Amino acid sequence: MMQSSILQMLRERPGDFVSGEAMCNALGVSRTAIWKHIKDLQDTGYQIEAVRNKGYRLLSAPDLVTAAEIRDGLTTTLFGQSIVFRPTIDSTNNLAQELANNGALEGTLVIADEQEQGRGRRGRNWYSPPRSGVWMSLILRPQLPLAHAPQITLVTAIALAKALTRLTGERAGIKWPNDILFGKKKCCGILTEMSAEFDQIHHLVVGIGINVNVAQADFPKEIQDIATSLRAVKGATLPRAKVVQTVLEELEPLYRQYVENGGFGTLREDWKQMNITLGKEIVAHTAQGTIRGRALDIDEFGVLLVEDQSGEQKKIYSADIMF
Ligand code: BT5
Repeated sequence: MMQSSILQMLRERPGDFVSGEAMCNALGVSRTAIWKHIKDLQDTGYQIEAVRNKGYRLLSAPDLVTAAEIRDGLTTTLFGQSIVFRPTIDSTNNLAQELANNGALEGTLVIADEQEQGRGRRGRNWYSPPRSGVWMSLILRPQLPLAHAPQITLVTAIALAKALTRLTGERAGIKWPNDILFGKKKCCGILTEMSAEFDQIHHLVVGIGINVNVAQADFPKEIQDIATSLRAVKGATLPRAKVVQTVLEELEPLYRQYVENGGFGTLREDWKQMNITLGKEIVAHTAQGTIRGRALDIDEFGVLLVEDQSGEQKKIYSADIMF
């Protein structure tokens, strides 16, 4: 907390010195304490100039997703009030599950610079290279029946499509259920995992992976042609903390609306606006087999309605789809 307050003070005066005394007064701690925090910030890559009788000046900030960076300027009141950052981790979903099992509060965010075993759905891998993406998991505790759990992925997808559109100026679209694409290329995926008791959701972990500054040439061969990054779309790098803030700020009001209304129904129109699935000829691989046809609509539970080749309407609850 102290570090983010110091950063905030430095950033409020770009190019100028902030005196040690002003910091002491504003934060109610000693000069030595301020100095220690400045040292820590320097150790994590901030270039801060210290001049006797003048104070401290921020020269440059690295692209970090530490708690201090994410908190600086974050306007949410629930999401990200508690942030756990790791430089390297197996999967942020794993740590989030563990924290949730130990009582972590709703809105707790786990984020890492790099994942060594980033996961997709059904045991697939999620490529999560160091310092160039947002790999994060949010702990949620909605008081809703078990059957509603998959809808959280859809709610998250709306927020992500909005956030990524805002950040790049290009239209991001939702491919049902958990992909965000620019054109035909995937920039972001969602992995929702849950813990439930009887018919009640205990907690949900919503894992979000966003390729922010990944260079196109750095994607592994298998996904070169199907993956993209915000950087490629925008033609410029973006500060990752800003991406995190934008996503949390889009998601929090939608999540509140979702919980207050007890379901997906009122968000269905928002979803439709951001989707690029409906109207397309699709192939859906479900646990029960493959369905080919036209994606017609999504119902108030988030179920995809498809007209198959014989003209029959099918409900798809869970699948990998292609178009
Ligand atoms: C997903 O699965 O799209 C869910 C991705 C969730 C990742 C986040 S990161 C934070 C949290 N912690 C985790 O361990 N996971 C979550 P799925 O729909 O199954 O898509 C997986 C497929 O996407 C792979 O089989 C690849 O084809 C492709 N893929 C893998 N890495 C990618 C990347 N970085 N960008 C785009 N596509 C990728």
